[in-house]
Amino acid sequence: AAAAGILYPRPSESRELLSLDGLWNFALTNSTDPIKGHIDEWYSINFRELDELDIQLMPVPASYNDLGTDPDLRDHVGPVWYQRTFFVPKSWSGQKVWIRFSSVCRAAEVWVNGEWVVSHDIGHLPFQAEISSLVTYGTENTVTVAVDNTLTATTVPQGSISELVSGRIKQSYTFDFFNYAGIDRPVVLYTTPSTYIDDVTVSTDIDGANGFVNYLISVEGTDTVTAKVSLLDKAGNEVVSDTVLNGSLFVQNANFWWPYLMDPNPGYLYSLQVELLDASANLVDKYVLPVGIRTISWDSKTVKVNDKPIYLRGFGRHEDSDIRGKGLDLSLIVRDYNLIKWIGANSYRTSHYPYAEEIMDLADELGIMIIDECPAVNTENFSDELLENHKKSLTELIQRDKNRPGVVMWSAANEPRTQYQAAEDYYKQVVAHIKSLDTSRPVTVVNNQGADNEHSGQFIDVASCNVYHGWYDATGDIDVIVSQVLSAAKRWNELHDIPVIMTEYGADTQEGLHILPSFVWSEEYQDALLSKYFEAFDQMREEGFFVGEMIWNFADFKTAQTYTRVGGNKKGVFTRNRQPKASAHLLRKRYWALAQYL
Ligand code: GCB
Repeated sequence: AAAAGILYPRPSESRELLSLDGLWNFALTNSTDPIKGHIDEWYSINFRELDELDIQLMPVPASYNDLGTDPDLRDHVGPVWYQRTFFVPKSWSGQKVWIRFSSVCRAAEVWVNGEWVVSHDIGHLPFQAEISSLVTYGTENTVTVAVDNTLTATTVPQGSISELVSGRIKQSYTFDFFNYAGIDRPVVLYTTPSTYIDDVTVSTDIDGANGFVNYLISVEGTDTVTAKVSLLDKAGNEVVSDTVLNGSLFVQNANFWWPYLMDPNPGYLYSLQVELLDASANLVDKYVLPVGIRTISWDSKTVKVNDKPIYLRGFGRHEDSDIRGKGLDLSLIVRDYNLIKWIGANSYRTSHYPYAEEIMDLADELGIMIIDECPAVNTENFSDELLENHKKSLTELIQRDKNRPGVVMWSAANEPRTQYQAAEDYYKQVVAHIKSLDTSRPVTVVNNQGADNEHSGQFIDVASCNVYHGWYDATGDIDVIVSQVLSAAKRWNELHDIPVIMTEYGADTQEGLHILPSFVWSEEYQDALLSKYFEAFDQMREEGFFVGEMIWNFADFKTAQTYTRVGGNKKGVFTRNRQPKASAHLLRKRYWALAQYL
């Protein structure tokens, strides 16, 4: 059986939606006694009645770490508990009622009215459960969520726990972004009828000026229904329709989905309107999915959208900001979207985990091409259990994002330890798993190893490399950059006969630090270093196998505490509060100039 659908919840004539965002009650466990909440059955206790729980108010969506003043909250390891009450409208009785979490970081267990509902063991990806029989209608209900941020050798991503001499439990991890935790994205209740649209899968094709939207509707429930599937243009006019659940819509003179600046009207989205009807043609269920008509193809030297070679000019990014951590913030994502437009980028990688659906929506709509990365970062100590969890994260990622026109590539991992022989079979299986779920997009593994010193390159369609010449090696020696970048990137193409993207390069830069001649950490040094990389990229573009550059990073971001980081990673071309460094102006000149070649 196919995986259950996880459609983005949208209200319609047949579906209602209520947000559970807001201030929840929140309790910490003590890291040395992590199971106390479970033993004492906090899920069946009203938090407000218990002094010993030391209840705080906690916003949802938000990471909890940076909201307090005490390191016990920021550096907490193990379960924390969230609880709130909610009303289910009387009118919802007889409908299916669902609770959906867009992301809980990292492991979640959910109870409603004291009854266990669902658990989910990965961050950054949505999950849902039907709770129709657990809720009471027209009266108050309670939802309790235990959220555990613990990372181990078999979680995705991995980490390890130790006990310090002081007795404190400490979480360590090798990746370089703060391990934010909490209910990071919206929580909603929504309804469907008892027979409903569980999933919609689309793929698109083009033939000259015409397009095809191939679709598959999966219906759950026992009522006999027929379908009406219509494609609407941007203005809401019906273009074409059909009455089968598994069909193909022919779109004459289609508006294709084009990447930003490759067309005067990039990111064109149609709406696929799916309606289920009963025997008397009454509406049973309706769901509307945005659809972009485009193709992706690739060979040993190019990646193409709609048969035109693309050149990615973009970023590695993070979901990260002051106070809210990884919590979804619509103001922040619109600011980021406007900065991306301003700088003339056409792409980014969702380093190092799947981003919020609302962020992905903006990308689809603007024509931003996404390298969609699962939460596997710095994978090591390869084991069967890790492999299963890693595959599961990809299954859920592809289930969520399969219909998005903006997703042009899957990233199986960032900087896995592919220098070890054990990585060979592991990545063979990971890539085969992705291919078993989607063959319409190329697969990459983002590597920081040299092509000759690693074991995943033979399985992938596009090489992605992270290099830090002039920063982690040859610090201050920008004159060695061009030749080193050329030889590292070319080798990937020679050895595996695949296109190459530079997915990371950059320099930590303290905003406002000016030193001439350029010196590490100054704005002058970041500009000087980037300019050398640009020289190398331009040479490789001429040679024809080099298909993109993504600077590390869009904005400064928080990391764990270490002496190499001053308040976090400062490789952003924007500051953490989204103002430009000198490098943003330099990059803007370049990205707009590159856009002219299209
Ligand atoms: C990398 C990692 C990225 C780090 C970056 C750095 O290679 O992929 O997560 O933030 O280097 O700045 O060290």
